[in-house]
Amino acid sequence: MSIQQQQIDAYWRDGFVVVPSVFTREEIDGVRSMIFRLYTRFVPDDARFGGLREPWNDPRFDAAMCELRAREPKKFGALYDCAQGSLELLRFLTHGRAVDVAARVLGERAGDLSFSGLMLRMDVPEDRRNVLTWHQDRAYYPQNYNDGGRGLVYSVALQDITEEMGALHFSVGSHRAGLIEPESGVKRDYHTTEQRAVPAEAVARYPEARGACRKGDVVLIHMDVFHRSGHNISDRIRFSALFRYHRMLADDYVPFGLLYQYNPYMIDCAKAVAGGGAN
Ligand SMILES: O=C(O)CCC(=O)C(=O)O
Repeated sequence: MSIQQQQIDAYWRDGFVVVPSVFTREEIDGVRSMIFRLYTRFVPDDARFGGLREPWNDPRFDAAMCELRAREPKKFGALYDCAQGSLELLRFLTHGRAVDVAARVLGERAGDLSFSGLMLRMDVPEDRRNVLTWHQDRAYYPQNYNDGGRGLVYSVALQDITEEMGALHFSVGSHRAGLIEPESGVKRDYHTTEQRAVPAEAVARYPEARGACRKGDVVLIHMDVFHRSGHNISDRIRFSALFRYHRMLADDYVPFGLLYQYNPYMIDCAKAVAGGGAN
């Protein structure tokens, strides 16, 4: 399903909107099954999943991923990093219907958009390391340097996301404040998310809402709206696929390059197998 005019109006009024059923169950299964295949690359003989038709949708898969994270955090981190570079994920977020939703909201031709911030979040229960505090995305992604309305954040729910699972929080209407100087910009280590926080007194000026949504829904987020991760107090992982779209022909568009960071654990693993065979 594409986006309706009243949803576009709500987006510009509130700074965010949930657009229902943009992605089909089959499309989401494509991404979720890719995560499962990565799991089997790191945990090859987990007998729990032998007879299951869709192990990636089974609660035992969430439990197994949480166990891996607790037992072998480096492997979990490697799995996570592998997923970020997946072609399946890129295809999922760039097929025609997906892009059309962003293009319509931004009033731009799909072919004149650029993208950044491709990400597959895996928010495990009770995590504190990678939850984002109140922030604006333009503080991280200034591709449209002067106007947060020329880009947007696109977050796809890969299962239902309830408040208990950590649905996003929003300061309704806060995008009208423009970009606010963030409080800090520290990234403690390779696996910790950098925080560029909006000061609490700015957040306090706006009413708060939460973006609970269903599997396949998209949450569209204005680049300047204050928002934060919810706390996942459920026993499921909150999987979401994220992307940023930017208007590339706008006069404030700043092109960019990426500095690749390579997963240190996987470099060690690759060195250990070097010379071990032609494959
Ligand atoms: O999904 C989340 O928990 C936070 C995502 C977010 O706010 C962002 O990437 O800007």
